[in-house]
Amino acid sequence: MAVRNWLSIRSWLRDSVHGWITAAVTESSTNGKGEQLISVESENGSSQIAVTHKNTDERLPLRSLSLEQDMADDLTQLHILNEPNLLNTIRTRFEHKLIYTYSGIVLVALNPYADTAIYSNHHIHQYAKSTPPSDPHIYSVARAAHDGICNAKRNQTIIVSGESGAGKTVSARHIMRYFAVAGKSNDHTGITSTEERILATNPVMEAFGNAKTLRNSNSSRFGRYLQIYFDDKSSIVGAHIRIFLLERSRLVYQPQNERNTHIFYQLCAGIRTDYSLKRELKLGTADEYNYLNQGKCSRLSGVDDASNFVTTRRAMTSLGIDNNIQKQIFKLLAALLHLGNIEISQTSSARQDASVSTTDSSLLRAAELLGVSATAFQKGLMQKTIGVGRIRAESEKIVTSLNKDQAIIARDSLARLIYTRLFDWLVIKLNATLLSTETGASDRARQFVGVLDIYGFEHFQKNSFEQFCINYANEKLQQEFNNHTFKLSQEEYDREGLKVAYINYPDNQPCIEMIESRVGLLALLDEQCRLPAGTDTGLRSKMDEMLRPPYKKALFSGSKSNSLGAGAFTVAHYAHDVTYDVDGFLEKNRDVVPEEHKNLLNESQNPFVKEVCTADLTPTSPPSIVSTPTQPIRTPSMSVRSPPSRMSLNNRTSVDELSSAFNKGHIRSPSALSPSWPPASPGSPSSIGAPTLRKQPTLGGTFKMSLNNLMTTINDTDTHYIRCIKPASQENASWSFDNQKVLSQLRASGVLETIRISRAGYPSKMTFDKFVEKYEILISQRPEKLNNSKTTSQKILEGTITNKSLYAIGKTKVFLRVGVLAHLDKLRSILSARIVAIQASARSTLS
Ligand code: AD9
Ligand code: MG
Repeated sequence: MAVRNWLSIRSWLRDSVHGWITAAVTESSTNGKGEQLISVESENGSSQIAVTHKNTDERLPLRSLSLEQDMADDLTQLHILNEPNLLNTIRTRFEHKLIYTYSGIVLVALNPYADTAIYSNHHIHQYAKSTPPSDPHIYSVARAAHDGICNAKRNQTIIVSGESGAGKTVSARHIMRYFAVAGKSNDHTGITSTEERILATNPVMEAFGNAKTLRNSNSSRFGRYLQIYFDDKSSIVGAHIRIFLLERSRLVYQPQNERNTHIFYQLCAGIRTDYSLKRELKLGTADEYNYLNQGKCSRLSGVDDASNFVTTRRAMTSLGIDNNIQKQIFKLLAALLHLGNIEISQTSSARQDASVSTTDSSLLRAAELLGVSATAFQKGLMQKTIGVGRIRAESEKIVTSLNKDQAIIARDSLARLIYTRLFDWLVIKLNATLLSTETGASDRARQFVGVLDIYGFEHFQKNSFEQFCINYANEKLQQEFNNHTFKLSQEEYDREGLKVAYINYPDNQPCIEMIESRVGLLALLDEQCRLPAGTDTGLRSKMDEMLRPPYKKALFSGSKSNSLGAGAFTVAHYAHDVTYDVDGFLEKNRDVVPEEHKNLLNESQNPFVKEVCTADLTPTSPPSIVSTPTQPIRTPSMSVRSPPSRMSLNNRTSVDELSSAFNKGHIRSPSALSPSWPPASPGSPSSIGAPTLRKQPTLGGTFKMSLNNLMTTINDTDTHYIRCIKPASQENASWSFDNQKVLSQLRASGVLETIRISRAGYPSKMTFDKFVEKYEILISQRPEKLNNSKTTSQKILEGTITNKSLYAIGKTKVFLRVGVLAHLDKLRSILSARIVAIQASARSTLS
């Protein structure tokens, strides 16, 4: 173990409250065992640190401090590249109201929770002109993507990630505005209707898909990949939206201080003065509805639901959803609210069957708005059909009554089904307007910029199937990020003719395999779902049995839950270990639509309800546009990965189809809701919520396919990354910065990991000219006497660094290992100080 001289170094000391605090090293000595003992003074008093073989480098709670570059706009350019220096730089910039910082190819974006005057049309035009500002900005990322379209003629993806409330959706909106405004004249009228339509998707999608949660008053409850299409003159011709994993449970249940999606509150508030619509929908105020009042915050201060309703309607109109269709949509939404208010009680009979009065006003209203008879509706909610043994004929089905709890579950599942189908239907409608085949816009599309606004890594006290899917998606994106980052470095090394041993970085492929391989977690889950007697507990045992080394211990561990539930298991994700509660995994993954509900919707006399609820909602695929191929560079560690299966976007099983199937309650075949739907398959008993022997795709299976297809699309594009960070310790506090919160998000977003890994290669590089300009002071020979800047650079390095493995000379740049730049700077400042001293003494001698 090399003993390091910490004395005289002002340092960062790890601190449990602030992450890192500054400290001074007052003493450094070695004990009899050869261990180094470092005494440190900090605001917390003095402490002593023993540097043992276990306590070196990453684990050492001490780091070198560098304050010279605390305003650097790119973290990878920091001379001393360590966690506290990165944090200090981000914080100092934030204190100067600079919310954006680069970290190599990543833009780190801090949410100020305050207005900043940096998003005007003027700013957009500044970043769009031929010599844009070099300061980090979301517009510089959009500009880079646009350049990729114009120059390289390659498709681009901007991946925006971060935790809830970090600013993903706002960032995505700024990117969309950039494209809508850039390239147009300087005035405000420059936006053409295509661009306006694309921007109008935001209020519509957010009204139907966003909700107030504890973390964000406008939280997106779905993932979105928006593709903006350009023609061969790089002008926008249209767009296409793909959606992922809409949260379904919120429609019927909201925790304290949370709300349902905005549209319901907008509707209730917005029709207050529209008496005829109000009468037709028979709607009261939001507080009156079970589906809207559970969180006890149906009205929010600072939010004007009625005026937002006007905005939503206006945006719908500009997207081709006219007043008449809007009315139909609102009827469907009103039907859901009445549905949630149906009073389900219990008969006093011994069997305690569920009971609903045929005169229940909510039942009557819901039935009327859905276009079904009240009796059929009542029956559909309170009965279930079960098959006996291996069903061969209708006559072998038995219809039984549900009890009160089962009937409530059935009612809620019907509401969820209708809403998710409405959401899918809406996306199809928007897509038809955004990239019309009739106007030839889709034929003119040449390249696209995709903007992915997707939920970040989630790690709560209680984590369920939803968190599992979200974190799995983040594992996939992290892998894409790793591949991309290291591919870029490797490409530069190759271009510069460096023979660099390939960097072996921690690969999250084993974790992904543990989730999605043929014997992985998702497969085990599907297998349990197909077993008639499958249970969450069964899944938990199967995991213990099947997830053997290398997964077990390293990536997977089982833990018994304290509750009476089915237990828990822990996955070591790239960002964090997360413990998932296995309760409910099977039911959520199965996501069965009861036969009674399908029949009920089939019988609707309302054409709109029929269209939304029973038609084939397979979305139109976006145009199949493949980027100009670039030569793939394979690193050894990359080559062991199994590449995602390549599928054409035109393939019928596109992401949209799959994600739509995912969202629409697994009504999959185009003939799905025909009167005979679903076709009775021999040997398939069916009943509400009970296990079936179907081979129907499960939620997890469908999500896996839609993710892999998204990755295929993204892999074929050039990628740009925006990592949004929520720095405030308290919700919505303006310009507030909490070190620990920021550190944990930098860790979860992979920013810290990438910087750590880049230390393994040559994190610092500089062109020969720049290097000579800065460090020529370190050699006695005048640079002009040497051949050129390359030879001069070589001389400087040979004269100052004895270990040749610490640097490399490329064709245009010098490449330096971690710490070398800091060493050179130190030499430079010592030398400069000496020169100044000599000059001073010479001056005093002369005088
Ligand atoms: V969620 O995962 O959908 O719950 P997001 O999308 O990451 O979340 P969102 O973009 O909705 O968060 O931002 C939350 C709030 O932060 C916004 O409503 C704004 O009030 C605030 N915000 C976000 N970005 C900025 C910004 N660049 N400038 C000022 C911002 N405020
Ligand atoms: Mg969002």
